[in-house]
Parts: sequence; C-alpha cells; structure tokens
Amino acid sequence: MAKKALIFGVTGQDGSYLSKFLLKKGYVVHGIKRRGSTLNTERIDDIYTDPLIKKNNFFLHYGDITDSLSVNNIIKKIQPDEIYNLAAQSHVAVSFEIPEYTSNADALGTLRILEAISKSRKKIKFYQAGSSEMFGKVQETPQNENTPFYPRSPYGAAKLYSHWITVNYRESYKIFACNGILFNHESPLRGETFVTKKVVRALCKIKFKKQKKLFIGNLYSKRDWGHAEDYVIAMWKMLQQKNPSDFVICTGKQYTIKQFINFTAKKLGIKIVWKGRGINEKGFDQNNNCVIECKSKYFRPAEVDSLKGDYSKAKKILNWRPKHNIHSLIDDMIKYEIKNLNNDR
Ligand code: NAP
Ligand code: F7E
Repeated sequence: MAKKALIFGVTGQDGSYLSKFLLKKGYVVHGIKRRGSTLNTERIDDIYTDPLIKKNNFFLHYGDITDSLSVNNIIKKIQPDEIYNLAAQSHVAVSFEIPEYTSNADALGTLRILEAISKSRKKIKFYQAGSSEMFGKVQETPQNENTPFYPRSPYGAAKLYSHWITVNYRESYKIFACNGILFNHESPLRGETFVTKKVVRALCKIKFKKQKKLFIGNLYSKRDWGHAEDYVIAMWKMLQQKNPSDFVICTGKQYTIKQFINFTAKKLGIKIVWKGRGINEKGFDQNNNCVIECKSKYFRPAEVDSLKGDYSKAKKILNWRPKHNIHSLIDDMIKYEIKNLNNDR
C-alpha cells in the first residue's frame, strides 16, 4: 500500500517542493492549509485537483498549527505514516513584531503535533523543520550538529524550543522524530520578502524598466544559501533511516548579501558601482542611476552576522549532497522572474 504523508505548511515554498517530490515517490500526500481571505495555494495549484472533479493522490484539509483541536483531529483522521512539520511564521524580522504569535506557531505548534503522535496507536515518523537561525550568534564556524545554539530572534528561540521538544519526545516516547537543521534555502517559489527573492525580483524589474530602485538592509551579513529542491530530499531521507537523528543541511559556502546582489546584477548585465558607507552606501548602474539604497527599516534589532554549515554527517549517513550552487540557484530564480515579469503580482 502507498505510504501516507501529512504536511503542515504545504502551501509554503518547501511544502510545494516536498509535495511534488513525495507524489513522484508514489506517496499519498495530505496537506494542511489555513483559511485566508485570499487564495494561498498558488504554489501547489499545479498539483491539486478538486476530488469531486478528478481524484489524484494529493488532498488538502483546513487546519492551523495554533489550534490543538484541528491538529489532533487531522492526525487521527489521516493516520499518516510520516508527518512533516514545515508550518511556521518563518520570517525572522517579522518575529520581532509578532513574538507571541511566532512562539505559539513555531514552538508550541510542534508540541501539539508531537503530543498527538505520542497518543496515536499508529507509529508515525516525524520531521521537524529546524533552522540555522538557532546557531544565531555563532559559537564556531562552520556549524555542525554539535555546535552550541545561541538564537538571536523570537523566531530562532521558538525553533530552539521545537528542536529540544522533538529530541525530548524521541527520547521519552521512542517516537521516530528527526530535526533537520536547515540553512537558508531559496528557489523561484521563495516568499517575496526574503532577501534573495526580493533582490532577484527587483533587479529583473530594474533591468526591464519596471522598477527604479531596490531598498535593502544589511549588506554585510553572510548566508549559506542552497536550493529548496535539494533540501526537501534530505528531509525525506532522514525519515527513511534505521534510527532517528538530527542533521545539518547546507552547502558549506557563504556569501554576503552584497555578493548576492553583485552576482545577480552581473547575470542581468547590470554593472553596479558601490559608493558611500554604512546606511549611506548606494549602488549605481552604468548610467550612474542610483538603483540600490539602504534603509534602516530593513535592519533587525539583533542580526545573525554569519552562517556557514558543515553537512558531513548528512553526506555520510544520508548520502546527501547539494546539487545546486549559488549560481545555478540565481539562474533558476532569474529565469522564473523574467518569465513572470508581466504578471501583475
Ligand atoms: P514559508 O514559505 O514561509 O511557508 C510556511 C508555511 O507554514 C506556509 O504554508 C504557511 O501557510 C504555513 N503556516 C504558517 N503559520 C501557520 C499556522 N499557524 N498554521 C498552519 N500553517 C501555518 O516557509 P518555507 O521557506 O517553506 O520553510 C518551511 C519551514 O522550514 C518553516 O518552518 C521554516 O521556518 C523552516 N525553515 C526554512 C528555511 C528556509 O531557508 N526556507 C530554513 C530553515 C528552516 P500560509 O501559506 O497560509 O502562510
Ligand atoms: O535575510 C539581510 C537580513 O530574511 C537574510 C528564513 O527562511 O533563513 C531565513 O531567515 C539576511 C539577513 O533570511 C534585507 O538582515 C538585508 O541578514 O532572507 P532573510 P533569514 O533571516 O536568514 C533561515 C535559515 C530561516 O529559518 C528563516 O525561516 O539578509 N537583509 N536586507 C534583508 N533581509 C530581508 N528579508 N529583507 C531585506 O531587505
């Protein structure tokens, strides 16, 4: 019989890539979506069909990770073999604005799922979407599974709770539960307010004269950026092992935001000349138009300055390695933006 997967956060970037990957593997996939006043299924519209019209192996249910009743009822009803908890208020800067909600969803949400699994008669495997933001003010470089955590935001602190409660339920109730400690991963489907998508989108629009300027924050933080398509494979692999464990998933390479902008601009044939310092640093194009400007509103109360991971454990045990590098990632994102340039999004 086909395996059943239940995905919390199915409408997000990773939910979309993971659903497509699992469907290709022959899974029946159930996803939880939230009710919104506008449609939020854009990333999965290509795989969803209304079962009243045409049946396939992909089903959607309303639910919310902050609502214990819906979490319990759905798990009881679906009886999945595997649960992937990708649901979260995932924006670090926004977590400073709505810290209580972020903690409810990103910390207690995980507890709600684990509690339902622990009460289930069926053995359900569990994947928790942990984050390199838990390393925050990094205690060593590169970061691996043994690096001490030091979160720098309500988001990072909430994810840290989820990490340890997952370990605790694994040890207390023998649940097959894994923490993926994933570093930044991007794609054409990345949310529009994350820095990579914001940069690629703005520079494509600037190139085709649909936008004049990109307003940006800290140009000097460093990130280890991978492609979501590669990272969802690692999530699945973790749940196929003999024993549950926690894994760092990353590329092992890091770049500044400024380098990311320069790479993207170069690919688009825009030559950026940087002038000024600090908040007054600006980027000018070949016609001396100011196309990039720093704004204090995009800086955070506390920054994670530098992230660079070590995926040796995943390579050894999961036989996982990233296929994409920063250039194939940017190429993929540019291709998508240019194709959709005329869509009024
Ligand atoms: P994303 O695009 O922001 O997707 C988040 C998903 O969670 C969306 O489907 C969202 O639904 C859903 N969600 C938010 N609050 C919810 C709630 N209260 N109840 C139910 N669903 C809720 O994030 P992503 O980039 O795919 O990341 C997936 C997971 O990995 C997240 O937990 C994120 O924190 C974590 N993570 C991401 C990265 C990364 O670089 N992408 C790295 C490490 C860890 P709506 O569509 O309705 O908003
Ligand atoms: O910021 C700087 C910003 O918002 C990256 C989430 O998926 O990855 C993501 O969190 C860096 C930061 O991602 C802007 O200050 C400059 O240093 O794209 P981001 P993030 O905060 O690293 C981790 C692993 C997750 O788990 C999270 O869920 O870029 N930056 N200027 C900017 N960032 C944004 N968003 N917007 C700017 O204008």
